[in-house]
Amino acid sequence: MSDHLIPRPEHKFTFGLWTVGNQGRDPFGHEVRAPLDPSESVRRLATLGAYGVNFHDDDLIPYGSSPADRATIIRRFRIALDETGMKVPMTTTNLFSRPVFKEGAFTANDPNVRRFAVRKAFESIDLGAEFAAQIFVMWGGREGVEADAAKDVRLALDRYREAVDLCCEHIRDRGYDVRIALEPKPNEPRGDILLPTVGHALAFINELEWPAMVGLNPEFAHETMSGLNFTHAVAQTLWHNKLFHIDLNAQRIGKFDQDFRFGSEGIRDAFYLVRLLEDSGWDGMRHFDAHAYRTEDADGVWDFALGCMRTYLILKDKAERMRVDSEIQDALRAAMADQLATPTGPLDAVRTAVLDESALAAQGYGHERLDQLVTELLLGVR
Ligand code: GLT
Ligand code: MN
Ligand code: MN
Repeated sequence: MSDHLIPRPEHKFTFGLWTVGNQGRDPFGHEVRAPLDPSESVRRLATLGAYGVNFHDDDLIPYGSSPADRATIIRRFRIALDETGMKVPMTTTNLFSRPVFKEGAFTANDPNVRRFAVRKAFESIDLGAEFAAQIFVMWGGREGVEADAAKDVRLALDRYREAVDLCCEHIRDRGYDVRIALEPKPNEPRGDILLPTVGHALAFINELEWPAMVGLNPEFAHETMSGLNFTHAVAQTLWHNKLFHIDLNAQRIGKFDQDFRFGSEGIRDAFYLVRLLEDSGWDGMRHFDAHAYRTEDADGVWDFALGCMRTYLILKDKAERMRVDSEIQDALRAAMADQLATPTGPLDAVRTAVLDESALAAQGYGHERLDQLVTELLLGVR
């Protein structure tokens, strides 16, 4: 393997404990892999060159653990982190597995269910702070409804806003250095989930009490499930300065929530995403929220994890080649890609410019040539 394709901590690759720990259960079938000890995940990922791990409260500390068990688990986990140098950049809360959340968590109709959910989030924020995690992800998997008669969405959004504001207040009150990243998803497990896309979530942030504390954790699979262009969604998130974290994986439009190995589907979409992240100077984590195919045994999980990181690095290498490929650069000039940076105004220029509509309409932009050149680069013949 050439050196620059070997994952290293400076590449900032991270995995959720729930990703490599995924046991392959699906709505139709049982687990196919044994549970993985979190410390073992830390050690294996460190050996592969990852930077860190992320977790839900319940991934690390099984729900209902006694305070003594909690302390032992945290001690063992910290030893694994210290021995390997692995970090915990992000944590999150499981507000979707337990039966109490079947009607919703932050947006449940019952105020006591909401209080239970918000308090679980507070405890999870505290746990993240113990590991110096600076990003707290909120994925509202149960914030939705199937029977539309049962929920007034405008009121549900009031309660969603209230819950996020309460979490911000808790963070400020405790003096933590933590920012919140909302993760949109259109459906699964609910028929319809609130804040279904990046666009919905960006608009929601403007209504919060402390909008500067809240940004997004967009996921490749989730925008793709809606048939949207994930790279465009991330570009707009960056444009609003709201990219706080990112979930990388692979997904085909129109399928169930697949969470496949990064780049295993839609390689060209994955390429444009990597190019965007690298060109933008994104200095956050490259987090993989994906899992191994259900066909895999314990070893296959590590093939999966290495594959995610290696594909990212290969695509990063392709993006660099694209930047120095003179034919591609020439085709980009023909497409006037550089001209988009030229402002349209000022007002007077718009009013007085001499514009020949037929000449403008007659221009060709050479996209066929450009796209074929990029395709050939990706296919490895350039
Ligand atoms: C769950 C979901 C993911 C979220 C995780 C964070 S949990 O696996 O499918 O997209 O990022 O809560
Ligand atoms: Mn997902
Ligand atoms: Mn995710």
